[in-house]
Amino acid sequence: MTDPRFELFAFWRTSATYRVRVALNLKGLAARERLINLDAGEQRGEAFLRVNPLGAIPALVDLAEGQPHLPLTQSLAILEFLDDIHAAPPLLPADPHGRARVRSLAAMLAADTHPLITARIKGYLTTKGGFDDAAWRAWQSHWFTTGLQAFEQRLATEPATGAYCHGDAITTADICLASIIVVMRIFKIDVPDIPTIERIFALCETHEAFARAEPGRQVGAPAA
Ligand SMILES: N[C@@H](CCC(=O)N[C@@H](CS)C(=O)NCC(=O)O)C(=O)O
Repeated sequence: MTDPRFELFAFWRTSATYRVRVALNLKGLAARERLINLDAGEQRGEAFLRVNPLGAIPALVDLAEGQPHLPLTQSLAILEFLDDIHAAPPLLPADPHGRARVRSLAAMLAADTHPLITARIKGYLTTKGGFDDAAWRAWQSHWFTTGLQAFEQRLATEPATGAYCHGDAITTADICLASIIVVMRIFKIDVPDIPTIERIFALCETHEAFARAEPGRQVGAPAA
């Protein structure tokens, strides 16, 4: 078997790494994973901070032609990079309005929802912000609910919604949506009144690219 072209700094349950795993799977690309154990704080270790000074995964290294490039960071940038180097299937629609809508939906979750529930925010609030476990859980639940209910409102009212978030093809918006739902499941958080999201996520789950990226199936995941 030939070596994969990419190296992915990853951890089993992370939302942002899941997005990259789904995109790689959709495009039939393979990555060798390097485990960064978030529970052990490895993202803040000197070695990983040289890869990403923000101390966050994923980071993707392109090993093409034996010439390692700088690691790519930020899942949305990585998805667009993968689209640029391997067009099929496209993760963004072809028309400018459609591309802007998909990027806007994706940013609602990847930029305005997910960062609020990351390990670094939890670490700060529980060590310096006076949060106990119950306060953290209420915080998580609040921001998942705020983000997903706003997302639901858009999906339910905007005519461009189809079988998926935008029309009848998988886009970055679906990948971001699924990336939030899979971690909500891990944290056992329910958000009410999101029927369109539930319908679209159920469809995504039937797709092998999403199924193979499921956190519970990754190396390091606890036994079910
Ligand atoms: N906006 C970044 C977010 C990256 C991020 O926050 N990743 C989380 C895992 S999902 C992380 O590494 N957290 C470690 C921490 O917060 O200490 C992206 O989309 O790649």
